[in-house]
Amino acid sequence: MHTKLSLLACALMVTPVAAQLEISLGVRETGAAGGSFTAIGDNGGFSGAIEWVNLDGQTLNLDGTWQTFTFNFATDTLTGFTGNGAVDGDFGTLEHIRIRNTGGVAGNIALWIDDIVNTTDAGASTVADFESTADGAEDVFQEPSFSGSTGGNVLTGSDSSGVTSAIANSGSKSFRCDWEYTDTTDTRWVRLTTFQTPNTPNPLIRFDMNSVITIAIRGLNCDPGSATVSAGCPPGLHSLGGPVIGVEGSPGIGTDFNITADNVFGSITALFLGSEIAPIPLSILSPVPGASLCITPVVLSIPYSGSSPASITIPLSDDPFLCGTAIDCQWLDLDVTIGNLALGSSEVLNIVVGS
Ligand SMILES: [Ca+2]
Ligand SMILES: [Ca+2]
Repeated sequence: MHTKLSLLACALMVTPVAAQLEISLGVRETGAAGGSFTAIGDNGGFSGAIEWVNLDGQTLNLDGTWQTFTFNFATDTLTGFTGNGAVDGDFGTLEHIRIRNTGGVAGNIALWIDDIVNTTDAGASTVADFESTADGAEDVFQEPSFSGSTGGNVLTGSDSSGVTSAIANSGSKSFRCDWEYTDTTDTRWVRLTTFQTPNTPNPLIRFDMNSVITIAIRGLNCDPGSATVSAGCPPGLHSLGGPVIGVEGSPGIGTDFNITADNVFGSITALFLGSEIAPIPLSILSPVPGASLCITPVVLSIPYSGSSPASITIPLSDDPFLCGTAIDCQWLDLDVTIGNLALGSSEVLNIVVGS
């Protein structure tokens, strides 16, 4: 399935190499004035100057793969943001991830963050893995437009943020945020801040003890995926009232999503994928009122046998070339109480693969 969708996408579009952003870390010296350290990941407050670690020194390719970013306090270059270009104190907070548009990226950016770990001579401590946070809630990070210092770099109304169960680097959850830069100027950046976030705000990290921060980040330059029922193909429902098409999840690159059918007999059942057309009545074959075929050419038909509701999983690879691929689908299901070719037909689902 995924191979065929990938081939379809390659046939339909020519896309240049993946877009890029530069990633760096902003840390706040909350311990410089003698504050107390409790534990890595605890709320460290928001008092103190901010330094950048390895400013604009690491590249994130927006290709749908997870990439690990490593910041080493003992060896990385430090640059002052509001500070003096040197780390003061033995500990502080992870104040922000700086995301600079060095690649001149236009359009929606979808970013996932997972597995923030602070490793020191004492071992590795997880700052956040997002596993116990409810979907949709902000954890560690505020939304991209939150910080007043870079809010003007984010297109008004373009941003969103929250934990998701759709994709993860480890476990089953990660933090996702979306935004568009105001324009493609390569100095625009986002200060993705931890300032007073509802969950895991201002997380404490060590600066001493050979401290290293690692963060897994995944990105795509792609609008969110969508799956909507078309108004152009009225259903022809059989004696069980089916098939009724539905969807679970969103068709996002690198994720699985399910196309479902309620009220099916599950004896001779198939999902047809291709392009939507005006309904072709099946009345010459099927006594089911209103039954029609609305997909042609059919690039793929997937049989289903089993109980109701039916569900077929569509796995989408982490290939950015899939972005924007459109495909339509429809269920046909045999009414076994009538037999012969008594096919019921569902409405059509219009799918656009996205982030
Ligand atoms: Ca300093
Ligand atoms: Ca996770």
